[in-house]
Amino acid sequence: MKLYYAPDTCSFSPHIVLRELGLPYTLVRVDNRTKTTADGGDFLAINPKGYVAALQLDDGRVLTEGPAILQYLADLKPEAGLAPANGAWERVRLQEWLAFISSEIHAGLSPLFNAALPEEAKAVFRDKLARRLAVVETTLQRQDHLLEGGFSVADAYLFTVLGWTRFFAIDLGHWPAIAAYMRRIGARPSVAAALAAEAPAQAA
Ligand SMILES: N[C@@H](CCC(=O)N[C@@H](CS)C(=O)NCC(=O)O)C(=O)O
Repeated sequence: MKLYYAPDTCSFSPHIVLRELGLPYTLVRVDNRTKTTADGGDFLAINPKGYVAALQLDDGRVLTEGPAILQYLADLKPEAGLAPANGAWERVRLQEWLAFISSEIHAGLSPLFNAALPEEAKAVFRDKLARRLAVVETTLQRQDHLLEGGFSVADAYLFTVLGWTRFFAIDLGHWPAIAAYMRRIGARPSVAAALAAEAPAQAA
C-alpha cells in the first residue's frame, strides 16, 4: 500500500493507524500547492479531489476520505481492535465519532487556516469549535478514549486534528480532560514513530 500524505495534515491519522497495525506501506509525500508527489508524479492523477490522504492499494485502487481509509485499514486487521466489528453497536458509535470529528472539528478548524478570512469570521468558527470541544471534554472526563473499549481509529483522527490548535493559539488547557488525552495519545509509540517519519519531510 502507498499512503499519500502531507506533513501536519489529516493524513497523519492513517499514518498512525498503519503503524499501530504494523502493516507494510510506503509513504509518498504530496506537495499540496503544486499537486505533485515527491517521486515527481501528478497527484491529481491519483486523487482528482486534490487532497490528502489517499491510500493506494497494491492492485492500484485508490481510497480517499479519512474516515473511509481509517475503517478500511482497521478492518484489515480486526484482531488489533482499532474498530469494533461491522454490525456491532459500537461500530456505529465509532462512525458517529468519525463523522463528528470530520464535519465538526476537522471542518471547523479548516477556516482558521484561511489567510483571506477576516478575524471576526474566524472568531465565529472559534466559538463554534469551543462548543464542540465541550462535547469531547464531557466524554473524556468519563473515559480515556472516545470509545469505551479503548484506543480506536477515531482517537488517531481526533489527536491529529486537535494537534492543529497549536497553530492558532487555542489553549487546550481550557479542556483539562482533552489536554490529558492529547498527552496520552501523543505518548503512543505509533505517534512518535509517525512523527519521526514525517519530520525529515518537514525540514525539507
Ligand atoms: N474530506 C477529506 C478532506 C481532506 C483534507 O481536508 N485534506 C487537506 C489536508 S488536512 C488537504 O490536503 N488540503 C489540500 C487542498 O484542499 O488543496 C477527508 O476527510 O479526507
